[in-house]
Amino acid sequence: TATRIAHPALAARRMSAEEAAALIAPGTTVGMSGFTGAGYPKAVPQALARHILAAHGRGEPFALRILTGASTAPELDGALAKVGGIEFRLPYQSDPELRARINAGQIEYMDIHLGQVAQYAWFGFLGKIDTALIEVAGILPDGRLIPSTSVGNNKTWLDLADQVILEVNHRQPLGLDGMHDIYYGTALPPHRKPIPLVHPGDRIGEPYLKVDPAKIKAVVETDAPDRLGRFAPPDETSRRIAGHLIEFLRHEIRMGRLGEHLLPLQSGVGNIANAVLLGLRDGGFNQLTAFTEVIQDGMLELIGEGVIETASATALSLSPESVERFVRDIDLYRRRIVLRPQEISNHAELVRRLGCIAINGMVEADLYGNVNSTHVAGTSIINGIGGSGDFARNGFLSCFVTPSTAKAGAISAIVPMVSHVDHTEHDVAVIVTEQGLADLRGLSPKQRARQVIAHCAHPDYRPQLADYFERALRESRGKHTPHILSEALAWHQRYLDTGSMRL
Ligand code: 0RQ
Repeated sequence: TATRIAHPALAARRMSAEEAAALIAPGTTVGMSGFTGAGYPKAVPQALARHILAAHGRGEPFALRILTGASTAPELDGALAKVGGIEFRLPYQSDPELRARINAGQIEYMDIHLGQVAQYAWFGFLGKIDTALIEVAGILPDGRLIPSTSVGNNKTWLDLADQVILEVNHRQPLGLDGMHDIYYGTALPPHRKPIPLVHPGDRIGEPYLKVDPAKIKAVVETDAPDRLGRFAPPDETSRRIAGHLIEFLRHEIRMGRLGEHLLPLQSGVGNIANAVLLGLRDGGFNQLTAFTEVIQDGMLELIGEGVIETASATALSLSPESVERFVRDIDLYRRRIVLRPQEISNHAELVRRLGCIAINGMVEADLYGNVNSTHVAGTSIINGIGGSGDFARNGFLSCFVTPSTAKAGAISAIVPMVSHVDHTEHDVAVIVTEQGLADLRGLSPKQRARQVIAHCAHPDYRPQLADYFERALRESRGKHTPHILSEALAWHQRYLDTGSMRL
């Protein structure tokens, strides 16, 4: 215990989660740690939920504005959402309880590019940050903080908040010490300077988070693992998606547009992105690098085997099995992984300079290459845009992957018009399904539509799409991006009415 909290004055501020939660007042804004289920506070949010429930029992309103790095876990988003304790939430989330309440219209949710959250806070666009509630792995004698399994927006919350509550989690391995790189060189316009990072592995900051010890009002000790699910093992569909993408990358190498070690990879969240990475290993690639936001199981395996030599991210998002592997070989991983604030891991300037190959999952794409990453049938959010936009717009290559159908074939992932747009046709280079790959680079909208129908659509839906496109070519008033507006979203309406997009 003593060694994790080596600053005497802060050791004296140890208290229970209940006592710490009492420092958070109704109606205030709390910036919390946590990114894709890693490094979130484990105890205080649950204590806070109990306080909120008690207040509601007394007939007193109690809800908070909750800002995080990205998704957290049932102990944070779930616990607070369940008791009606969240009035506003940003950015990315993935908790079922929270999602249900957002979609029921009970919680205001702002979905914002993960790379832009910190600067929005610094610009003053998010209002005052009252409390920072941050999990750390330890506190050094001089009060600097050893970050946990995610960095997220912690630097920004610690800098901007009036008061700070720390959770020191004894379960997080001390071998994390030295894996992080916290860049303190960001400034506000017009005083910004170039960020001096030219290789994914560059260290441009320092390993520790800094905070004025006088602001730290409570230190709560915990001993609990990051609660993470498991990834679906790669199935035939995801293997075929990976296969098409790898064939494409080989083609690009043959054409001289990519070197044999590719360019820094960014890989999104979800099962498909995870499977694609495993496919890269099986495809015989080596000496790869990654400049990404989250390291999932698939990437950890590649890093462990040396297929990926250096990886930059802001968080780990690992299954329990991979956590074991990570802890066992942490000295190796510390040499190969750099964890950074998400404003750096997802920075437009860096993604563009490094030339990332962005590979992200999606919900649906339309004939013209617009991509929906977030909404079912236009109105219900799944998770959020996350960092996919940071990478898709600025990367060297922007690829989106999905099975060609969802819900046992009742939904086509290729539709006439997307029901929600996250990535516009101008930001999308490549669309891949298990059916094939559409290379949209350098094509006009009508040329893109022919590629998407021929290569990505499921055979069950291909004739229906081709029919829509041919009729649109004839009937559309404008022939640049042909549409039959009264029909463009009919597929989604049919799904809502009948449970299937099929005619
Ligand atoms: O739901 O499990 O209830 O059936 O969406 O779908 O096929 O398992 O795919 O796990 O790769 O997730 C876009 C959600 C894909 C993810 C999304 C339903 C489907 C299933 C999951 P069920 P799969 P994945 C950087 C990058 C945005 C953030 C991002 C995501 C569930 O990739 O959140 O890219 N991306 N961040 O049934 C209705 C469709 C559907 C559909 C799939 N067309 N209609 N439902 N589903 N397609 C990392 C971060 O930002 C942190």
